[in-house]
Amino acid sequence: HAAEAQRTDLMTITRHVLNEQSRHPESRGDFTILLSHIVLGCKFVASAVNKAGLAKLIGLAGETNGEEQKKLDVLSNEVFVKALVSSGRTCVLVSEENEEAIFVDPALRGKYCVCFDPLDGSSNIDCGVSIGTIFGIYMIKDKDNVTLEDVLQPGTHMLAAGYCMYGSSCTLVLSTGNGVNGFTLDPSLGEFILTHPNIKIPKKGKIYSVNEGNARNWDGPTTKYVEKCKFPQDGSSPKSLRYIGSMVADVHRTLLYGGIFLYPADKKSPNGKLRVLYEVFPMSFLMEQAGGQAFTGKQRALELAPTKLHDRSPVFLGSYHDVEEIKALYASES
Ligand code: AHM
Ligand code: MG
Repeated sequence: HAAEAQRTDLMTITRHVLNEQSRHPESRGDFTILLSHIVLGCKFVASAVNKAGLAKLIGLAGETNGEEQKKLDVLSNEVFVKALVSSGRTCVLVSEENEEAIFVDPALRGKYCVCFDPLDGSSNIDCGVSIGTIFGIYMIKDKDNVTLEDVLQPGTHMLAAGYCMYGSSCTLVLSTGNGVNGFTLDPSLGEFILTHPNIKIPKKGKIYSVNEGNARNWDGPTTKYVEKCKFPQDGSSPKSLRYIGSMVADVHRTLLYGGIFLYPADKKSPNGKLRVLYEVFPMSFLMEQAGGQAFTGKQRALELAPTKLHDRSPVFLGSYHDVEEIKALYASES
């Protein structure tokens, strides 16, 4: 009966968010409208990613009338910026692709700030491996007097966060601060349908995920932790290593299967690689909402206070118990 209901009573992402909002009688549907514009961006990128390989093969890419085909990441950024601005619900945008914050024209301003990476995992674009979009959403106090300070808020102030993974299927994972839900794009309907309700990350995992090519530059606790994953001293089995090099794909697997994802600091990159506002914060928010943890090596990741738009931070996120172990190693170091 449940399966039959699923086929005929479709829980689209819009219906889901409207349901969630009905618990807030004061809400006027602004968030639902904002989200539907984000969803439009995700559908566009999903379709562009799917065509990208083929476009190359049949000569659609490259020179056309002397004008070079836009790179997928640049194109995706334009689509998201335009979709967010035209929603009429945003006042400031931060994109990985734009050096400066984008302040929306006063006539089109709404109360939300969106920080996003339109197409993350650039090294995987040209070989057809999973890539994704990441976003975090804040509310701005006074949309008519918005400044850069309003954008540099700690992650604990985030209202909602999510990512969309362009993989073997297109999956959008979202939290509005009340758990985590996953939606899969049904290409025949053009709708995201709830397929992963109330995602909870396993308390303990069997997988670690890190770029081990950087190992010679790691600090003591990271080195010790990864050594423990491979040569556990407590009689447990070693963990498996999985590393795609697309944060969205590596975090998605971590969320569903459990385990830990690490992008630590190293001697060459003392703040790691990943960006606070649109990579570390949204993923940390989702992890906590799913019952996991996110740690920087010094503190709870969401409590970071960024000072610049494109600040970076080391991050260790995943299953509660696994992050507890790395926290203990950092604590014993200091
Ligand atoms: P990008 O913004 O250039 O795509 O870099 C971000 C990506 C993340 O998706 C991924 O977790 C990380 O870079 C992988 O980095 P590395 O290649 O150093 O392992
Ligand atoms: Mg990125």
